[in-house]
Amino acid sequence: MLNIWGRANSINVQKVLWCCDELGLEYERIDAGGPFGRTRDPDYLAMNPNALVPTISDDGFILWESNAIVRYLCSKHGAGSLYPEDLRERANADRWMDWQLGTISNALRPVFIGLVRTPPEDRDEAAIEAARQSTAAAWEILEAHMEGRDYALGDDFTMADIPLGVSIYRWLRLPVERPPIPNLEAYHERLSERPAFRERVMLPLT
Ligand SMILES: N[C@@H](CCC(=O)N[C@@H](CS)C(=O)NCC(=O)O)C(=O)O
Repeated sequence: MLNIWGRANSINVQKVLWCCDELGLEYERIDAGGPFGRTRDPDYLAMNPNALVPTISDDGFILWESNAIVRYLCSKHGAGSLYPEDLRERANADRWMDWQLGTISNALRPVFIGLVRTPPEDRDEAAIEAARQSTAAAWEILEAHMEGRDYALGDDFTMADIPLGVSIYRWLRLPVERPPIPNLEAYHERLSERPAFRERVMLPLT
C-alpha cells in the first residue's frame, strides 16, 4: 500500500501525485501541511523530522524529499521509461532534478510566497523583485537547453520533466514580468497535453 501525506496544492506534493498517475499507481493521499496541520504531530515527525510535505510510506518504507520520492517510484515502477536505464541518461535526469530543487526552487519560492501567500500590505516588494530577476535568469539556462528538444532529455518524457514541469507551470502563472521563453512555453504546452499534469498540477495558485 502506498500512502502519501501532503496537501494537493503543494508544489512538492504535486510532483509525487503527477508521478504516481504517470506510472498508473494506486495510492491513498492524506491531507497534511498548511491548514491541515499534522506535520508537527509526534507520529508525523517520527516519519519526517522536517515537518514538511510530502512524505510517503510504501508498504512501511518511509521516504521524504519530493525528488527522491519521484526517483524511487520511477526506479521501482518505470525502469526504461520514466527512469532511464542508460547511466548517462539517468545522470542527466538527476542533474535537471537537482537543478530544479537547488536553483529554480530557491529562486522561485520567494516570488510565489510573496505574491500568492502574502497580503499586499505585508509584501517586501524589493525582495520579490530580486527573486523574480534571479528566477528569470535561471530559466534562461533551461530555455537554451530546450532548443530542439521536446522534453528535458530529448524525445521522451522522463522523471526529469516532473520537477521542471511543476516549476514552469508556477512561473508562467505568476503575475510577473517574464523575459520571452518560447522554448519553455512550448515545453509547457506539451506537458499540458498530459492528463495527469492537467489534473495534479494545473490548479489555481493558492
Ligand atoms: N525539499 C523538500 C521541500 C518540502 C517543502 O518545503 N514542502 C512544503 C510544501 S511545498 C511544506 O511542507 N510546507 C509546510 C506546510 O505545508 O505545512 C521537498 O522537495 O520535499
